[in-house]
Amino acid sequence: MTILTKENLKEELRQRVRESYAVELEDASADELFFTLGSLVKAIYNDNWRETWKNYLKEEQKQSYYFSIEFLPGKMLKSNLLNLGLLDLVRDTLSDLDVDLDDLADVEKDMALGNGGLGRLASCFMDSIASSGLPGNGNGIRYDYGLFKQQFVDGHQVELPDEWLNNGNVWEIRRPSKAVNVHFAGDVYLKENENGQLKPVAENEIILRAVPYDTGMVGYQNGIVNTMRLWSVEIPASEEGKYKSIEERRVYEDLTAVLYPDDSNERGRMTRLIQEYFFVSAGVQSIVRYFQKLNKPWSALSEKVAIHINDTHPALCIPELMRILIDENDVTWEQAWDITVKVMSYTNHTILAEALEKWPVYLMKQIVPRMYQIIEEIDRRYVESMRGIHPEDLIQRTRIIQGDQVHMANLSIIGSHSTNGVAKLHSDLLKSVVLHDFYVIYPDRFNNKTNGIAQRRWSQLANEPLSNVLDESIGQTWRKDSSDLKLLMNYQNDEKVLEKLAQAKHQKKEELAEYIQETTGITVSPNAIFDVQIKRLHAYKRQLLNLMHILKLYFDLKDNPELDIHPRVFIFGAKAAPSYTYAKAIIKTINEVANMINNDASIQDKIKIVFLPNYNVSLAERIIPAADVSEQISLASKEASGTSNMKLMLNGAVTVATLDGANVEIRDAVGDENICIFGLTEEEVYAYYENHEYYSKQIYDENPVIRRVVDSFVDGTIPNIGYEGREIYDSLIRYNDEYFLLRDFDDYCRAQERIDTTYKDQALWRKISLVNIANAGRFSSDDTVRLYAEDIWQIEPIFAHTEKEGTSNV
Ligand code: NBX
Repeated sequence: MTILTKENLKEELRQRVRESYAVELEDASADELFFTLGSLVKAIYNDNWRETWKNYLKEEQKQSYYFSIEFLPGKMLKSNLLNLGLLDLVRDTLSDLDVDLDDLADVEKDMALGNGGLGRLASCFMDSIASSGLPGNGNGIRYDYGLFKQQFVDGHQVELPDEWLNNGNVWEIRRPSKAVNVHFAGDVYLKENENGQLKPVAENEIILRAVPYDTGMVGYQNGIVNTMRLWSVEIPASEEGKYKSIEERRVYEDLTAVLYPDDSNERGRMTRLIQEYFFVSAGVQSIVRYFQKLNKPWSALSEKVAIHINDTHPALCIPELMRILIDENDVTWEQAWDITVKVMSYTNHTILAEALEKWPVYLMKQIVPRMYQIIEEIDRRYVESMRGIHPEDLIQRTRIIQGDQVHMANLSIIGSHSTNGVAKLHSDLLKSVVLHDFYVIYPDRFNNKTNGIAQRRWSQLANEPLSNVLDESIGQTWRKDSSDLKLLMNYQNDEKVLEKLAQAKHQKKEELAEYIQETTGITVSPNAIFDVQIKRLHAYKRQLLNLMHILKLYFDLKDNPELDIHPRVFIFGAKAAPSYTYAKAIIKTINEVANMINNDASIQDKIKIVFLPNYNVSLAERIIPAADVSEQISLASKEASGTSNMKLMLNGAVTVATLDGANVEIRDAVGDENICIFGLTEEEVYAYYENHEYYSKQIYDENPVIRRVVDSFVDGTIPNIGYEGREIYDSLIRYNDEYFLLRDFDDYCRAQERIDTTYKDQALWRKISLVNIANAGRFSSDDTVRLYAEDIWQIEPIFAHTEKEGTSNV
C-alpha cells in the first residue's frame, strides 16, 4: 500500500495502459485513458468495498435494500473521485499529461437506467446512504439499453437506442457465483406432502437465471462502499430445449434488454410484469441467502433486513418473501405474514390515476401463478380480518383483487408497515384523499419523507465556480454538511460576495451559451435571463403554459417592439414517452415556435427559445448551474415532489412556482419574498373537481389575450405545425383544459412580470439568489435517508473502519 502521489499515480496509469492496451500513456486514446483511470479508481476503492461488507457481516448489522426498477446515476468518474478525496490530485496529474479531467469524464456514457425523478432519487439515495455510513444496498435491473437517446428531426422527437454498454462498463463486477434461478409461468397446484403440509407443485415452468452485476457505491470520504446490485437475465443451458417458439424464447431472453420509457403511465405489458418479478425474486432470494448465513431464527429476519419498495413496481417483494418463507422454509402463514409486514416499507411517488399500477388477474395467473395464489390468500385474509371492524364498502374499496385486476398500491400498503409520500403536501394528500380509505384503517402506517438531492453532485461537481465562492466566504464545512450553507445568510448585504456569486453564475452561463451554440447553432447572450424548465414532458407539468406565456410575450413585442423587457432565453429539456402523442405534439410545437421567434429579427433577440435535445443527468449538470429562473409550474396537487426544483435553488435560481409538491417547502424555506408563487392552490383545484364549474371555453371567450395565444396554435401563426396545433387547441378548449392552464395563465404572466422587474434590480436579484442557495441545505438526501433509516428501516450507521478519512491508498 502506497500513499497516492502524482508520481505514483502516473506510474500506475502508465503500467495499466501498457498492460491493457499495449500503448504508452502519452499515446492512449481518450477511451483507453478513461477505462484505465476508471479501473484504477475501482481498484482503489475495492479494499474498502470488501472491508465494508466484512464489517457489516461481523457486526451482523441490519441491512436495508432499496428495490427500484430504475436507477439513474449518470456518470460516476468524478463523483467517485470526489468521494474518495482524489478529485484534485487526479485533475493535477492529468493536467501534467495535458489531459483535461472534464474532457476525460465526458467519455463515460451516462448510466441512464431510469426515466426521471423516481430513478434519479434512487441514485441520490444510494450516494447519501453510503456517505452517511448506512448499511443500505440497491437492487434493480441491468438494462442493456437505458432510456432512449432523443434527437429532433424537423422539430419532432426521434428515439434512438441508448447503447451505453457498447464500450463496456468499467464500474460493474459480474458475479455469476451469486446467480439465482427465477421461476415463471407453468401450472402450479397444491399437493399434500409426507408431513401433511400443502405445498405447491409446478409443472411446465420457465426457469431463468438471474446474474448479478455489482457496482460500488462510494461514500463521501468515509471509507464506506456499499453495493448496488443489478440483475441481468440468462437462459440456463438446461432450459434451452423448453421453449415452444422463438417468440416465446425472445420474451424471456430479452427480458432485461430495455427499460420501459414510460413515466407516469402504467402500461400493462407482459414484459414489464416479468421484469418486475425477475428482479424482485432474484433480490429477495439473495437477501434470504445472506440472512441464512447468520444462523438466526426466522423471527429475527426483521431485525436484520429491511426491504424498501420504491413505488409499486417491486411490490411482488411481499408475496415473494411469503413464498420463500412458507413454501421453502415451512414457516407458518401467520408468522410469515408478521415477518413480511415488519420487513417491508413502501414509497408512493404519484397520485395520477393512470400511474397507479394494476395488473389483470389473467396475466398474473399466467406469468407468476404462485404469486397470484399467495396474493389471493393475502386478499382473502385481509377481507376476513377487517370484517366487523370496518364497513363492508370500505373493505371492498381497499382490497387487493377487485374484479379482474390486482391493485399493486393496495398490496404495498397492506403488506408493509410504512407508506410514505415524498413531500409534505403529497403525503397529506395521500392521507386525506388518494389513500384516505387506507389511512382510516392504518393511520400509524402513514408518514412523510420529503425528497432530497445529492448535494455534492449538484454543487461541488456541477458547479465549481459557485463552490469556490462558498469556500471563500463561509469556509468548507458546507461540503460535508450542507446545513452549513445557512452561513451564507450572513453575506446577504456583502457586496463582494454578491458580486462573486454573480460572476460565478455568469461563468456557467457563458459555458452553457457555448454548448447551446455548438449543439443547436443558436446564439444566446449570457447577459439574458436564463429561464429553465427541465423535466419529463407531461401535460400535468404544463410545459405548454410556459410556451403560452412565451407566445404572449412575442405578440406583445410584435405589437410594441420597444417593450422594455430584459432579454430572456427560455431553455427546455424534456423527453416524451414514445407512445405519448400529446407530449410529442408539444415538443414539436415548442420547436416550431422556437424557429419562428429565434429567426424573427424584429424582436431584436429579446426572447430566444432553446430546446436542448436528450435531457439527461449530464445535461442537467450543465444547465442547472447556469439557470437564473426555475420553472416549477405543475398544476397544484399533481407533482408529488419534484427534485429539479431543489437542484436549481441550490444553484441560485429563483423559482417561479405553483404551491405544489416540494415547492411549498421551498417557499417555507426562503420566504414569500424570495420565490415567485402563482396559480391555483391544491384546495382550489379540488374545489373545481367537486363543483364541476370549470369552463375553459368561457375564459377563452372572455379573455382576448388568451384567445390570441390559443388561436395561434391553429390559425397558421406558427409555421410548420399541423395536427399538433389542433391537438393542443382541442385539449384546451374542446376537452376543457384538464390541467387548468387557462385558469392559471393570467396569474402566471403576472409572476413572469415580477421576475422581469426583479431581475432589472440586480442588487435585489442577487440577494434573492443568495437566500435561495443559503436555504437549499435542508433538501439534502443525506438528511432524507437518515430519516428513512431512523423512522422506517431502523438501521444504524457504521463508522468507517479506516483510521484516515478520504482514503487515498492504492
Ligand atoms: O418521482 C416522480 C414524481 O413525478 C416527482 O414529483 C418526484 O419528485 C419523483 C421522486 O419522488 N415520479 C417518477 O419519476 N415516476 C416515474 O418515473 C415512473 C416510471 C415508471 C412508471 C411510473 C412512474 N411506470
